[in-house]
Amino acid sequence: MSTEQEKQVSDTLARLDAAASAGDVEAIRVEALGKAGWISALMKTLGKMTPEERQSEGPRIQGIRARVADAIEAKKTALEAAELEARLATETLDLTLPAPSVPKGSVHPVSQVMDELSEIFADLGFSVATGPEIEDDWYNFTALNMPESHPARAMHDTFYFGDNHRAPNGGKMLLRTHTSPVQIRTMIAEGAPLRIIAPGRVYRSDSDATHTPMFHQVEGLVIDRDIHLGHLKWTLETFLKAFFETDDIVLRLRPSYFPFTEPSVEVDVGFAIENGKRVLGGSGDAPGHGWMELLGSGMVNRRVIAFAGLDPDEWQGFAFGVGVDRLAMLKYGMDDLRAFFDGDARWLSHYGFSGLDQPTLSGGVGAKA
Ligand code: 2U9
Repeated sequence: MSTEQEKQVSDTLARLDAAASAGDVEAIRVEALGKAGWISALMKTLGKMTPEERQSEGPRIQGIRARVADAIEAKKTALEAAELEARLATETLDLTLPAPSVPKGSVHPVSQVMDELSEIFADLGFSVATGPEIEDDWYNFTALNMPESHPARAMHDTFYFGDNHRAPNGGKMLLRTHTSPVQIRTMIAEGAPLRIIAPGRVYRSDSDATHTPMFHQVEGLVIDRDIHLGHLKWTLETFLKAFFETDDIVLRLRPSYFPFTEPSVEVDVGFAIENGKRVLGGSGDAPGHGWMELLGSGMVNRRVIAFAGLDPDEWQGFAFGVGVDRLAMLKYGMDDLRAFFDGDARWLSHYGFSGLDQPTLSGGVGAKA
């Protein structure tokens, strides 16, 4: 090998040795093995040689090329390994550090109360039924014994869809004004006997300090043979005792009127005043006590049972309805309904519940928050 070529090889190897980055290595590779590189130029000289010269020069030049190419590959591999080492060194985790703080969500009191209600009624053998919030007037009104001309329809302050949105049966579409259409749908789909609760959102065009256009209800329905008002009263008493976590619940049933129940009863609970606040318990007739209206209920109207495709001579039932927002306010002490729907994070952190605190009958349905 000419001393000049030898110097070029040792010079290239020394520079490779000193290269600190992949970029440096690439520059050296281009200088030596690139199209215009000095080794490529050496290779080209082979073409002009005699076959004899080529026989001795060929292997020699190939040897130079191989030495340099191998050194480049080796340096590349070494640099990549060093780079990986350095990255791993910076990516160590200190497992002794405290866990980072994460934004905390909370369970809305309405969701909490709905879970509590489901738990209590599941224990009494009820299942939870759901259905659409956009309904037609047959399921929301007609099947509940409220024909087109019925004054109760006007009383419901219904949100109707425009005439271009019609049900397949030609009926008007609306936002359900109560969860009762869920019970109609379930009776039609499943028949009797039946024990269900239907919790969910309902809508009425009404807005003031005690009414919001969307609110929450839970309704219950039992259909079986020989059902009477005694079953209704026991069920409501058992439910309210479990929900308010006290045996001191006194109910007063007052005659009332709903188109879907006959007879209909409004249910009041006795309360006392303590520190200016109403506390449930005792007879409302006792001195210093009063009655508070809490639920509506009654025996399911024969016409409603027939609308749902069952024979009212064979099947009877009772039903009830209660506002979930109202139940939450009574149990957890909020006094402004509108705050329920403001989405104020401070209100939620005060009145919300931990997602880890699931209500169970065995652990107590009341939340600990
Ligand atoms: C079917 C048959 C009967 C459900 C009932 C009430 C009485 C009632 C109100 C309570 C407060 C609505 O949220 S509220 O304003 N509800 O008074 N609801 S009986 O009766 C039914 C439901 C479905 C098939």
